[in-house]
Amino acid sequence: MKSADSMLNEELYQEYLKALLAGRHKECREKVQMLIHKGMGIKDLYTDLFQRSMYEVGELWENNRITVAREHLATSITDSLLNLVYPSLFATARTGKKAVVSCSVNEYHQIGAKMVADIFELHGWDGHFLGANTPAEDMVRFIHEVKPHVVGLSLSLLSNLDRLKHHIEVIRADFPQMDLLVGGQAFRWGGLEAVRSYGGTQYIPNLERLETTLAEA
Ligand code: B12
Repeated sequence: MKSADSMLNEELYQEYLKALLAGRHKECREKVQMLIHKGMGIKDLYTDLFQRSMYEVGELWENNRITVAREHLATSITDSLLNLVYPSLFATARTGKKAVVSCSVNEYHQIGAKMVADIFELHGWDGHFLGANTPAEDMVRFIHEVKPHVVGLSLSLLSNLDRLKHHIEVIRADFPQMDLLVGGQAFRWGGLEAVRSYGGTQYIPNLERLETTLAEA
C-alpha cells in the first residue's frame, strides 16, 4: 500500500469536506473511488478522510456553524461511502476467526464501530456488526449462536457508560473468558478505569492500534 500522504493531500481533503458539507454525494463518491483506485489503504481512508471529516462536522455542529440537517446529510453520505471499499475488504483470505462488534443501548453513533468490524474483515475475520442501540441480552444470544473469539463494544457518549457496563456484565456472566475490546470517543472524557476493572478488557483508541492487535493475535 502507498502512504496516505502521497494520495490524500490537504487540498483534496478540503475539497472533499466542502463537497460533504454541501451534500454533493456524487463528488464525494468520485473522490473516494479515485483514492481507492490509486491504492490508498482502507485504514488510512477511514481515518484520514472519513473520521477526520466527521470529527470536523461534529465541531462545526457543536459551534452552531452548521445545522443538524447538514450534519445528518454528511453522516448519511459517509455511511454510504464506507460500502465502496467492500470488494477489497472481503477479498482477504479467511482466518476462520470471528468477531462481534456492537454499540450498547442508547448509543446511536455507529460509523466508528462499523469501521472496526470492517477492519476485522480486512484481516480475514468474520466481523459481525450489530449496529447501534443493541440490547445486551439480544447481543449475548447472538454470541451464543456465533461463538466469536472477540467482542468489540463502542461507546461515544460517556453518559452511556452504565449501559456499556451492563453489556460487559451480561457478556461476562455467560462468557467469563471472552476477550473484550472497547473503543470510542467517550473514553476521551473518562470511563477507562471502570471498563478495565472487569479484566480481559482492552481499550483500543484507533484503527492503527486495532491492526497491530490483530497482527499479534
Ligand atoms: C454523526 C454524529 C451523530 C449521529 C450518529 C449517526 C450514526 N449513524 O452514527 C447522530 C445524529 C445520531 C448523533 C446523535 C447525538 N450526538 Co453525535 N456526533 C456525531 C459526529 C458528528 C460524528 C460521529 C462519527 O461518525 N465519528 C467518526 C467515527 C469514525 O469516529 P469514532 O466514533 O471516534 O470511531 C473511531 C474510534 O473512536 C474507534 N472506535 C469507535 N468505536 C470503537 C469500538 C471498538 C471495539 C474499537 C476497538 C474502536 C472503536 O475507532 C473508530 C475509527 O477510528 C460526532 C462528532 C465526532 N467528534 O465524532 C458527534 C458527537 C459524538 N455527538 C455528540 C452528541 C452530544 C450527540 C447527542 C447527545 C446530540 C443530541 N443532543 O441529541 C446525540 C446522542 C444520540 C445517542 N444517544 O447516541 C457529541 C458527544 C460529546 C460528548 N462529550 O459526549 C459529539 C462528539 C459532537 C460534539 N462535538 O459535540 N450524533
